Amino acid sequence: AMIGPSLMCADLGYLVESVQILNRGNVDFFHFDIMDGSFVPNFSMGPDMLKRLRPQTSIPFDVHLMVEEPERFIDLFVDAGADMISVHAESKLHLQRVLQSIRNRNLKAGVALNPSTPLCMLDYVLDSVDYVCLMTVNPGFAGQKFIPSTLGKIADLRHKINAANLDISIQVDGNISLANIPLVVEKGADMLVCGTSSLFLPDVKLEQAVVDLRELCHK
Ligand code: S6P
Ligand code: MG
Repeated sequence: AMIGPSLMCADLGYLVESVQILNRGNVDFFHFDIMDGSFVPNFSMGPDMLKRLRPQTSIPFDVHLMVEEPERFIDLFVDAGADMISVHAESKLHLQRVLQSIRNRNLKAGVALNPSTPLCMLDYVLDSVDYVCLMTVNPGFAGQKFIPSTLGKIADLRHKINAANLDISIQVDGNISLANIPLVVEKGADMLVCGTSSLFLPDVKLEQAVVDLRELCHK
Protein backbone atom coordinates (compact mmCIF):
# COMPACT_ATOMS: atom_id res chain seq x y z
CA ALA A 1 0.00 0.00 0.00
CA MET A 2 1.08 3.60 -0.62
CA ILE A 3 2.26 5.72 2.30
CA GLY A 4 1.22 9.36 2.58
CA PRO A 5 2.39 11.41 5.56
CA SER A 6 -0.25 13.79 6.91
CA LEU A 7 1.87 16.92 7.20
CA MET A 8 -0.40 18.68 9.69
CA CYS A 9 0.88 16.03 12.11
CA ALA A 10 4.55 16.89 11.51
CA ASP A 11 6.49 19.07 13.90
CA LEU A 12 5.52 22.36 12.24
CA GLY A 13 8.67 24.03 13.55
CA TYR A 14 10.65 21.59 11.40
CA LEU A 15 8.32 21.20 8.46
CA VAL A 16 10.96 21.57 5.73
CA GLU A 17 13.33 19.15 7.49
CA SER A 18 10.50 16.65 7.98
CA VAL A 19 9.63 16.76 4.29
CA GLN A 20 13.29 16.24 3.42
CA ILE A 21 13.50 13.18 5.68
CA LEU A 22 10.27 11.75 4.26
CA ASN A 23 11.47 12.47 0.73
CA ARG A 24 14.60 10.43 1.43
CA GLY A 25 12.35 7.78 2.98
CA ASN A 26 10.59 7.52 -0.38
CA VAL A 27 7.03 8.02 0.75
CA ASP A 28 4.42 7.79 -2.03
CA PHE A 29 2.54 11.08 -1.54
CA PHE A 30 2.28 14.01 0.86
CA HIS A 31 -1.18 14.62 2.35
CA PHE A 32 -2.17 18.24 3.05
CA ASP A 33 -5.24 18.86 5.22
CA ILE A 34 -7.02 22.07 4.28
CA MET A 35 -9.71 23.32 6.68
CA ASP A 36 -11.88 26.43 6.64
CA GLY A 37 -13.17 26.48 10.22
CA SER A 38 -16.67 25.90 8.89
CA PHE A 39 -16.90 22.51 7.18
CA VAL A 40 -14.83 21.28 10.11
CA PRO A 41 -14.26 23.09 13.42
CA ASN A 42 -10.53 23.66 12.95
CA PHE A 43 -7.86 25.32 10.81
CA SER A 44 -4.70 23.73 9.49
CA MET A 45 -2.62 24.39 6.38
CA GLY A 46 -2.82 26.63 3.33
CA PRO A 47 -1.56 27.04 -0.23
CA ASP A 48 1.56 28.98 0.80
CA MET A 49 2.77 25.91 2.67
CA LEU A 50 2.53 23.82 -0.49
CA LYS A 51 4.41 26.51 -2.40
CA ARG A 52 7.15 26.64 0.21
CA LEU A 53 7.54 22.84 0.23
CA ARG A 54 7.15 22.21 -3.49
CA PRO A 55 10.86 22.73 -4.34
CA GLN A 56 11.87 20.18 -1.65
CA THR A 57 10.49 17.09 -3.36
CA SER A 58 8.99 15.71 -6.54
CA ILE A 59 6.73 13.29 -4.65
CA PRO A 60 3.03 14.05 -5.42
CA PHE A 61 1.12 16.52 -3.23
CA ASP A 62 -2.36 15.32 -2.24
CA VAL A 63 -4.74 18.06 -1.08
CA HIS A 64 -7.68 17.06 1.14
CA LEU A 65 -10.17 19.94 1.00
CA MET A 66 -12.28 19.98 4.15
CA VAL A 67 -14.00 23.21 3.18
CA GLU A 68 -17.60 24.31 2.67
CA GLU A 69 -17.16 25.52 -0.92
CA PRO A 70 -14.33 23.56 -2.58
CA GLU A 71 -14.98 24.82 -6.14
CA ARG A 72 -13.69 28.26 -5.15
CA PHE A 73 -10.26 26.94 -4.19
CA ILE A 74 -9.27 24.43 -6.88
CA ASP A 75 -7.18 26.88 -8.92
CA LEU A 76 -5.44 28.17 -5.82
CA PHE A 77 -4.18 24.70 -4.93
CA VAL A 78 -3.37 23.69 -8.49
CA ASP A 79 -1.18 26.79 -8.76
CA ALA A 80 0.40 26.04 -5.38
CA GLY A 81 1.64 22.67 -6.66
CA ALA A 82 -1.05 20.07 -5.96
CA ASP A 83 -1.00 16.83 -7.97
CA MET A 84 -4.23 15.40 -6.61
CA ILE A 85 -7.20 17.00 -4.88
CA SER A 86 -10.06 15.41 -2.98
CA VAL A 87 -13.33 17.21 -2.26
CA HIS A 88 -15.97 16.20 0.26
CA ALA A 89 -19.26 14.94 -1.17
CA GLU A 90 -20.99 16.56 1.85
CA SER A 91 -19.79 20.08 0.99
CA LYS A 92 -21.59 22.62 -1.18
CA LEU A 93 -20.71 21.63 -4.71
CA HIS A 94 -21.70 20.17 -8.02
CA LEU A 95 -19.67 17.02 -7.52
CA GLN A 96 -19.29 15.93 -11.13
CA ARG A 97 -18.35 19.45 -12.22
CA VAL A 98 -15.62 19.86 -9.62
CA LEU A 99 -14.13 16.44 -10.36
CA GLN A 100 -14.08 17.26 -14.05
CA SER A 101 -12.45 20.62 -13.44
CA ILE A 102 -9.72 18.96 -11.34
CA ARG A 103 -9.08 16.45 -14.13
CA ASN A 104 -9.11 19.20 -16.73
CA ARG A 105 -6.12 20.70 -14.94
CA ASN A 106 -4.39 17.30 -15.31
CA LEU A 107 -4.62 16.39 -11.64
CA LYS A 108 -6.05 13.28 -10.06
CA ALA A 109 -9.55 13.85 -8.71
CA GLY A 110 -10.77 12.36 -5.44
CA VAL A 111 -13.99 12.25 -3.47
CA ALA A 112 -13.77 12.23 0.32
CA LEU A 113 -16.59 10.73 2.40
CA ASN A 114 -17.26 11.23 6.09
CA PRO A 115 -17.70 8.04 8.12
CA SER A 116 -21.52 8.25 8.05
CA THR A 117 -21.85 9.16 4.36
CA PRO A 118 -23.07 6.23 2.25
CA LEU A 119 -21.12 4.89 -0.73
CA CYS A 120 -24.09 5.48 -3.05
CA MET A 121 -22.96 9.12 -3.16
CA LEU A 122 -20.36 7.84 -5.62
CA ASP A 123 -22.78 6.01 -7.91
CA TYR A 124 -22.98 8.49 -10.78
CA VAL A 125 -19.45 9.89 -10.62
CA LEU A 126 -17.30 6.76 -10.56
CA ASP A 127 -16.08 7.39 -14.10
CA SER A 128 -14.82 10.84 -13.02
CA VAL A 129 -12.94 9.66 -9.94
CA ASP A 130 -9.31 8.58 -9.52
CA TYR A 131 -9.43 7.92 -5.77
CA VAL A 132 -11.88 7.85 -2.92
CA CYS A 133 -10.79 9.09 0.50
CA LEU A 134 -12.74 7.15 3.11
CA MET A 135 -12.59 8.99 6.42
CA THR A 136 -12.13 6.53 9.26
CA VAL A 137 -12.58 9.31 11.85
CA ASN A 138 -14.72 12.44 11.64
CA PRO A 139 -12.57 15.05 9.86
CA GLY A 140 -11.10 18.00 11.70
CA PHE A 141 -8.49 16.68 14.08
CA ALA A 142 -5.53 14.35 14.29
CA GLY A 143 -5.24 11.81 17.08
CA GLN A 144 -8.83 10.51 17.12
CA LYS A 145 -10.11 6.96 17.46
CA PHE A 146 -10.81 4.70 14.49
CA ILE A 147 -14.54 4.23 13.78
CA PRO A 148 -14.98 0.44 13.40
CA SER A 149 -17.94 0.52 10.99
CA THR A 150 -15.67 2.05 8.36
CA LEU A 151 -13.86 -1.29 7.96
CA GLY A 152 -16.90 -2.85 6.30
CA LYS A 153 -17.26 0.29 4.21
CA ILE A 154 -13.74 -0.16 2.80
CA ALA A 155 -14.59 -3.74 1.83
CA ASP A 156 -17.89 -2.67 0.24
CA LEU A 157 -16.16 0.00 -1.83
CA ARG A 158 -13.46 -2.44 -2.90
CA HIS A 159 -16.16 -4.84 -4.15
CA LYS A 160 -17.95 -2.07 -5.99
CA ILE A 161 -14.76 -0.94 -7.74
CA ASN A 162 -13.64 -4.44 -8.65
CA ALA A 163 -17.10 -5.50 -9.85
CA ALA A 164 -17.18 -2.53 -12.22
CA ASN A 165 -13.58 -3.17 -13.29
CA LEU A 166 -12.53 0.38 -12.46
CA ASP A 167 -9.08 1.74 -11.65
CA ILE A 168 -9.84 3.70 -8.49
CA SER A 169 -7.64 3.85 -5.41
CA ILE A 170 -9.05 3.68 -1.90
CA GLN A 171 -7.40 6.12 0.47
CA VAL A 172 -8.08 5.78 4.18
CA ASP A 173 -7.65 8.71 6.54
CA GLY A 174 -7.90 8.77 10.34
CA ASN A 175 -6.09 6.77 13.01
CA ILE A 176 -4.36 4.58 10.44
CA SER A 177 -2.16 3.13 13.16
CA LEU A 178 0.42 0.37 12.90
CA ALA A 179 -2.22 -1.98 14.33
CA ASN A 180 -4.95 -0.81 11.94
CA ILE A 181 -2.87 -0.86 8.74
CA PRO A 182 -3.07 -4.66 8.20
CA LEU A 183 -6.84 -4.53 8.77
CA VAL A 184 -7.57 -1.72 6.29
CA VAL A 185 -5.21 -3.15 3.67
CA GLU A 186 -6.87 -6.54 4.00
CA LYS A 187 -10.23 -4.86 3.26
CA GLY A 188 -8.84 -3.24 0.13
CA ALA A 189 -7.32 0.15 1.02
CA ASP A 190 -4.26 1.02 -1.05
CA MET A 191 -3.42 4.59 0.05
CA LEU A 192 -2.69 5.16 3.72
CA VAL A 193 -2.75 8.62 5.28
CA CYS A 194 -0.21 8.38 8.07
CA GLY A 195 -0.38 10.78 11.00
CA THR A 196 0.20 10.68 14.73
CA SER A 197 -0.63 6.99 15.07
CA SER A 198 1.91 5.54 12.64
CA LEU A 199 4.55 8.02 11.53
CA PHE A 200 4.77 11.12 13.72
CA LEU A 201 5.24 9.20 16.93
CA PRO A 202 6.43 10.75 20.18
CA ASP A 203 9.13 8.17 20.89
CA VAL A 204 10.39 7.15 17.43
CA LYS A 205 12.57 9.34 15.21
CA LEU A 206 10.98 10.18 11.88
CA GLU A 207 13.89 8.59 9.97
CA GLN A 208 13.20 5.30 11.74
CA ALA A 209 9.41 5.55 11.70
CA VAL A 210 9.31 5.81 7.91
CA VAL A 211 11.55 2.73 7.57
CA ASP A 212 9.34 0.76 9.97
CA LEU A 213 6.22 1.84 8.13
CA ARG A 214 7.64 0.85 4.75
CA GLU A 215 8.48 -2.56 6.14
CA LEU A 216 4.94 -3.01 7.45
CA CYS A 217 3.51 -2.02 4.07
CA HIS A 218 6.12 -4.23 2.34
CA LYS A 219 7.24 -2.33 -0.70
C1 S6P B 1 -8.32 14.76 9.89
C2 S6P B 1 -7.41 14.86 8.70
C3 S6P B 1 -6.41 13.75 8.72
C4 S6P B 1 -5.49 13.72 9.92
C5 S6P B 1 -4.88 12.35 10.06
C6 S6P B 1 -4.18 12.24 11.33
O1 S6P B 1 -9.25 15.73 9.79
O2 S6P B 1 -8.12 14.78 7.50
O3 S6P B 1 -5.67 13.73 7.51
O4 S6P B 1 -4.48 14.66 9.80
O5 S6P B 1 -5.87 11.41 9.98
O6 S6P B 1 -3.74 10.94 11.55
P1 S6P B 1 -3.92 10.29 12.99
O7 S6P B 1 -3.11 9.07 12.95
O8 S6P B 1 -3.43 11.30 13.98
O9 S6P B 1 -5.39 10.07 13.13
MG1 MG C 1 -6.89 14.31 5.71
